[in-house]
Amino acid sequence: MNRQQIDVLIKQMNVDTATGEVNPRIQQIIVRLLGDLFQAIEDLDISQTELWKGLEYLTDAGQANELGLLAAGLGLEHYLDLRADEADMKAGIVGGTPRTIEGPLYVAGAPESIGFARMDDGSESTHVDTLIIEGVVKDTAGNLIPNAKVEIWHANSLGNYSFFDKSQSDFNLRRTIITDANGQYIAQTTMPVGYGCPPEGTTQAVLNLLGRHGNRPSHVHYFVSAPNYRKLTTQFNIEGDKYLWDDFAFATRDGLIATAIDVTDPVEMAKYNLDQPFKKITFNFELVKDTNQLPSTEVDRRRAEA
Ligand code: MBD
Ligand code: FE
Repeated sequence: MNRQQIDVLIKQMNVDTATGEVNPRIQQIIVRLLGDLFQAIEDLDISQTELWKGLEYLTDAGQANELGLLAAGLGLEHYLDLRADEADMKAGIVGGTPRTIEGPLYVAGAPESIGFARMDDGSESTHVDTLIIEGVVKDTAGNLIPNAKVEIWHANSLGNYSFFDKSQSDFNLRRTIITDANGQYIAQTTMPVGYGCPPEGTTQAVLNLLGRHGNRPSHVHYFVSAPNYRKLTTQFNIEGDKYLWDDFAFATRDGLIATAIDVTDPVEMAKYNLDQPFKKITFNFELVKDTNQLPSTEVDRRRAEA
């Protein structure tokens, strides 16, 4: 069949058959996606077996709750960032910390504090470097923003995230810090290690067929928001990781690379109430003022809540 015949057929089956109320946006999207799928079946001569294997794959990936991971791994989530960047450029937005993907591992409801939070439960402190993360939230004119909400989440030394990894305590390595009067936040935590897809999982299975690995560099996630500013979804990725520019989820971007420096000066240690050398990352944020004309940066997606 050619595309015109395909489109006629799809309309006959899914549009002309409507007897109830139609959601026009959903109809438009389904008709288009079906048309593109039928066309791909034609062009690639996709067999019945291949089609069923594909549907079975989606069933398995959904049952394993890995569709969010798959979206990251196939670059769909990064592609949406690139589109959002394009829209921002067209809207004339200049400045602001670059966005990058949320990923599938955020959990709402983390403990909230002002200015400072200790994020780790101490269970790894005997064998993992302490990491101090500090920074300020500013607007694009350089004004500090007090009371900004800085939501932070990251992996432990095995690359695992609490909640999804039930061996960790509740909200381990997840905190919400409200910036202090100077627009500053400070987190005491442990050095994260890059995530790797579950080796026997559905996402890694498709990556294997593409000859790809499923690893991310060491990174820390953020949502940064404040009234009248656009919500920022971003991460920093840590310099020195072998996957820094080989991230299976394509989240590493210029402007989002952080360097962890070794701090051994006892005076600096005392400043953070630490009695051991530690690592320190300074990461500042720049938020863009919101106006009604700008595309929204709020993404409505199903998120875990604890
Ligand atoms: C992660 O930690 C992550 O950030 C993404 C994008 C995908 C899988 C695991
Ligand atoms: Fe992550």
